[in-house]
Amino acid sequence: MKVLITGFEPFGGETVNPSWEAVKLLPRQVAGAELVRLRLPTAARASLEALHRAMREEAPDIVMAVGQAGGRFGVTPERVALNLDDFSIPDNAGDQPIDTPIFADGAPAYFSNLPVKAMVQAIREAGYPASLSHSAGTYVCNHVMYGILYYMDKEFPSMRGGFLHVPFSTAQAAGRQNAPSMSLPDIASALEAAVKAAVLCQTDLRQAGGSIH
Ligand code: PCA
Repeated sequence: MKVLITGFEPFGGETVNPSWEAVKLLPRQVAGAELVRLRLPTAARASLEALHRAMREEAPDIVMAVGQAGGRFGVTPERVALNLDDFSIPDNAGDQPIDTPIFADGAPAYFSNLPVKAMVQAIREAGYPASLSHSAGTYVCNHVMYGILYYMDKEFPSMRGGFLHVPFSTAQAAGRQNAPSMSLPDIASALEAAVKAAVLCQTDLRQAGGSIH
């Protein structure tokens, strides 16, 4: 089995992105699956070009993209991607789409078909904070998650894929007041637990994981 796992380059004035720094720390293999890693530009158009190429060339069984969500308290598997770009800041290429669909012929939204609840449970059992998220935002991370699921829908129906957001690293939080964070090795261990769950669980857990708000 092969897992394509991606992180992003820094954006929004940061000098590092914990998603890519943690992906770099992952072992070569997890639960017998080979990991192929890719750093994506934090730019709508270029990120999907690189991702689409890698999906074609590597033919992975699972695509798992990871991005930074500063302000979150744990690792958050994303459940849904919207067919909507509404960027509150320009991306790293200077583009700032507002209220535009990502793909005109795509569904309004796609659900992750990774076992998101099993991933949350696996991360918690490994000793790290995790919860299910029902919004990946409307910036480049949602754009990339939507792209993964769109390409799977149109071209790669046997692949499974989804997205996880991770908090600031401790070094990023050190420059802020009261910002939640995790160390990069802890983020990497949490991601490893999530990859393992995705590799081993074909069907998700049937237990409540939703939220009232
Ligand atoms: N986080 C941003 C884009 C890149 C990243 O790491 C987001 O959540 O959209």
